[in-house]
Amino acid sequence: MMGLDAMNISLTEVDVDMDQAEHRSPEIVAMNPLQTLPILKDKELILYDSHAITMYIASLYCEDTKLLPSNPASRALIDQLFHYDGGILYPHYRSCAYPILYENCRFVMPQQTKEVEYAYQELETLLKGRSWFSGTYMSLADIAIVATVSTLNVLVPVNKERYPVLFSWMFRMSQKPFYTTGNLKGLNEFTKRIDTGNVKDLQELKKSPRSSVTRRSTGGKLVDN
Ligand SMILES: N[C@@H](CCC(=O)N[C@@H](CS)C(=O)NCC(=O)O)C(=O)O
Repeated sequence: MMGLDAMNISLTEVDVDMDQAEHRSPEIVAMNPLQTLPILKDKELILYDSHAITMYIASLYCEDTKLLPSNPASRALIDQLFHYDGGILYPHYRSCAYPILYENCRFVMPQQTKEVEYAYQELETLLKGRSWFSGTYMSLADIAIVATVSTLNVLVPVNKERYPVLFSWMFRMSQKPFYTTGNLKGLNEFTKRIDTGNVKDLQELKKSPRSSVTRRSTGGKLVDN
């Protein structure tokens, strides 16, 4: 959605309510056996990976050669970052979030936190000496990575002192209009899902907030009722 907004491309969107597990409905599973969003349906073509979807739409309609350069070498650099996002960052999201969302786990486990911190260090290194992951100009690769990092940030906050370059990049990305129109709503919904997870007893939940946002707003203390 951020990619679409950055490219100023509109398509017909269908809202799938993950709170109601609509992404596991037979209709969706028939399109995407992995039961994840987003899914793109374009006539007979069905795609269920955000990177493939973005690249497909951009190849057809994007006229902005900074967001998606046309020369093969620059495109390969974007592909490389897409693979880093999907192959390295995304699995961290899954191993941190799924136990909380689906297995009644209450915290991100220390080993997972360590691995996410390691990934933040890698991102910090990748960004050193450049303004954007793709180099001089912000590209679709920055957009893919900010989708994952802003989500991971809910689970393991990006520390400003430890990762100043990454933090500054995140801040600059968050100022982009497409971040507001394409990311904030989903990010807030995800934060809420992490906060409430599978917990049935809301009193219990108050004692042990899960998301970093809630933990920070309560000063990290357990709420005593
Ligand atoms: N590699 C996929 C991952 C998609 C993905 O995991 N999406 C999340 C939402 S952002 C999801 O659908 N999770 C399923 C769930 O939480 O049950 C992509 O980039 O599109």
